[in-house]
Amino acid sequence: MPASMKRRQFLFGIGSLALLTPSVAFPAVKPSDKAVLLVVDVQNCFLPGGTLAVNGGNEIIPIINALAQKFKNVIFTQDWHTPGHASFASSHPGKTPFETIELPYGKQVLWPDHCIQGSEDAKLAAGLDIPHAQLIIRKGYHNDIDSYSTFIAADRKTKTGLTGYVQERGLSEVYVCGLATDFCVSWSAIDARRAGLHVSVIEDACRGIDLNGSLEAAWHLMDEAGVKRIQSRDIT
Ligand code: VGL
Ligand code: ZN
Repeated sequence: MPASMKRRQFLFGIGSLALLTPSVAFPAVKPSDKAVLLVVDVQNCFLPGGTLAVNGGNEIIPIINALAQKFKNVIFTQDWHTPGHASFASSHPGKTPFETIELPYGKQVLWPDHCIQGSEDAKLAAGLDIPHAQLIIRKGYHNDIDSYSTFIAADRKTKTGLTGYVQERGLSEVYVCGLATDFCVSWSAIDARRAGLHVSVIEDACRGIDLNGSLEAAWHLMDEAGVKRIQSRDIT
């Protein structure tokens, strides 16, 4: 065989490998009727210009709108704090945002005042276009207890009711997207696993805060909990 032909065969081999690789690395998933897209805290406060803006938070809105078309079931969550909430640095004299303090239930990161009930800042992002969404679940409305998780508050006792809702509706697979990857998204995803659900986090449909390595730590904990890390292109 002439050398040029060998080379062509070799290149053909590489070409078909390259074609095969993506489908092996990212098996496409089709959400079933028992699947729900959980859209976490896509609220003005976490978008550029908001009180606790997450870098690139606005970039995920078109991604989430497109994703939602592929789901029969969609739930929004909404961070919904009282004025003077225990998670606000302003509620603790001498403290500044992003410091950590000890509250009766354990460590609490202190945040700027954000997502106050009824404010413009707390509204869901105007760019969300998901009219078939079925539930908005609010959390963080107990003055003395924060709740990153959409299932159970930070005292690990106070529940939001979401476990009962998904059980009664027979939903068994949760796909999580939204803000912020390393706080409300990851805590919700891990608690969804604890509730016995199959859970995937759609990485490119989330953005993180990344406070002292919190983003990498969150991915590690999610991995340990059996949360799958996928991309929006993996969903058909
Ligand atoms: C969140 C910090 C404080 C979040 C909410 O939605 O990830 N983060 N409150
Ligand atoms: Zn909050």
